[in-house]
Amino acid sequence: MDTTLEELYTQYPDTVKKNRKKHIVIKSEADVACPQIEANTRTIPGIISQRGCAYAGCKGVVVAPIKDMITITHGPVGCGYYSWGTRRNKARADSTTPKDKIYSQLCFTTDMQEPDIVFGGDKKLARMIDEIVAAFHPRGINICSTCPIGLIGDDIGAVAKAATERHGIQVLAYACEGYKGVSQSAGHHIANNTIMQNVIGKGNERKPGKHVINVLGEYNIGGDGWEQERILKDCGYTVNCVMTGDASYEDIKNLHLADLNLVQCHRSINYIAEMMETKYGTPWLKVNFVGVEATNESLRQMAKCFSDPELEKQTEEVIARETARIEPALEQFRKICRGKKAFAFVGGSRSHHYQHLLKDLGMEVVVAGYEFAHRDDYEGRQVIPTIKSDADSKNIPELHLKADEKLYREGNEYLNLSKEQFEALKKEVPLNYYEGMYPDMKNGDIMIDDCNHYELEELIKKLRPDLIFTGVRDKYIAEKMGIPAKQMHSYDYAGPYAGYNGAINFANDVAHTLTTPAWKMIVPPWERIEEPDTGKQEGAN
Ligand code: CFM
Repeated sequence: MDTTLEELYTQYPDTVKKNRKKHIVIKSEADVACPQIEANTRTIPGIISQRGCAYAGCKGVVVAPIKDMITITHGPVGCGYYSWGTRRNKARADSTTPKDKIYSQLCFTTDMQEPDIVFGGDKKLARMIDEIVAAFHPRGINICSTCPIGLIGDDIGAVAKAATERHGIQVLAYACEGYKGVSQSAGHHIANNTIMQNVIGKGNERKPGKHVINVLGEYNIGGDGWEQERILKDCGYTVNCVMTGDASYEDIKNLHLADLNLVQCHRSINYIAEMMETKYGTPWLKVNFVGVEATNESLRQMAKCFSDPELEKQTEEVIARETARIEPALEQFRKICRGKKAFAFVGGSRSHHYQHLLKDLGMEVVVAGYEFAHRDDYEGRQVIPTIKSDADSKNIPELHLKADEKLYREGNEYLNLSKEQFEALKKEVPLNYYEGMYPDMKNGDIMIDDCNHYELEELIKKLRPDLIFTGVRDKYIAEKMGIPAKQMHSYDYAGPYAGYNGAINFANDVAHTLTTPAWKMIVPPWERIEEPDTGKQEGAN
């Protein structure tokens, strides 16, 4: 493996080599802890990265799925149009949100034109808000800025404040111009800060029922959140809010009234989990509902938190029933999948989560990486105090919150435990912690941050995986090389892939991808016989 990487580096100029080496780690038994990996730093200009922008992270990922708020893309039409519905975060009417209050499937944009760029877009934005209120009467409005807005200096905060006063509903401003960070990760942070400061804590209606929980960092792509809710309700939990997949503004206001925060995607939502711990004392638990064993493990850890024998019994019943139900089907797919090698390059948490589901199918991930994760997502949260901030990370303000005088309670009180019981629980269950991807990788496996087009091609040539889990842009690199690829962001029209039903869907899709005859009909470029260059251009006339 070492030689594979050395050969890969030799193609680079010295400065690039020096930079990229820091973003790649090979797991070695000799290392007690994860070696430091460089992450969340700028992509080298000219290199083809798969990252997105801060607007994508704020609007596309965190904010837009809130179903009963209208989200305005303040910017030229392309930003709104190309981020419209592509993430497949589903929503449906429920007891708090009737059908006519769901707007997340629509696209709203100020469609900034040249005169607006020259003379300012704030008046147009204010007019648009008035029109939206008159036509839709939404419960709240989000304004998300794109790059040109920051450049011309529209004061969206002032527009939002005036509109809030004018209409009596919350209008929130997110200064998430695309260039605000090195990737979409900056946008997650901006969205987390704004929602924490302005929405969470505004409600006072706790959902009736026992063991009230929030699922943070679950965006209901392809219905993943619904499958998790089904399982959690079966176990005996009261799900307050899945945030922000199929979430309502009303439920987010009540977020602080839950007993426990579950964190599914650590990268995008760890800020809110941490800030709620500081402000309200709410404990949080990192879970993973992708993979059968991982789901079982998460459910067992959750049950321990509440120390309720009835809950533990019901959890074991659900695990036994669901596992027995899906096992025969999984075993059929395992016959096809077993022993296959995969690469996984997804945004900031799926490259870790899906390793568990692949293990259930007898597959192994030999190279894994994130587009935009931070060091803690690779190495574990214990490294956070050692992460150096740079000019880019300082761009996003850290909110220094204090314990809320009225609402703060100690963690043990949330879970109805004595202080001693809570201390004992923390030894058994990793509350308020995430260990990152590294512990789940095997000796010799490669972790790679912000993998670029060239590196992906070279790694495919050298290691010849059977399957690649990746994004909408880089999947074609793999497919053109004759390697099947599965798009792991929006799942290409498929899903859900989380929970028990998701495991079956995923196994089915992966088995079909692996066995489709199309891949045998493609000759990869390195096996093609070189045609002599005749100097004539094909297709030219
Ligand atoms: Fe979290 Fe996500 Fe992801 Fe993400 Fe994303 Fe996504 Fe992703 Mo695409 S919030 S970090 S910014 S799990 S949109 S639902 S699939 S890159 S790995």
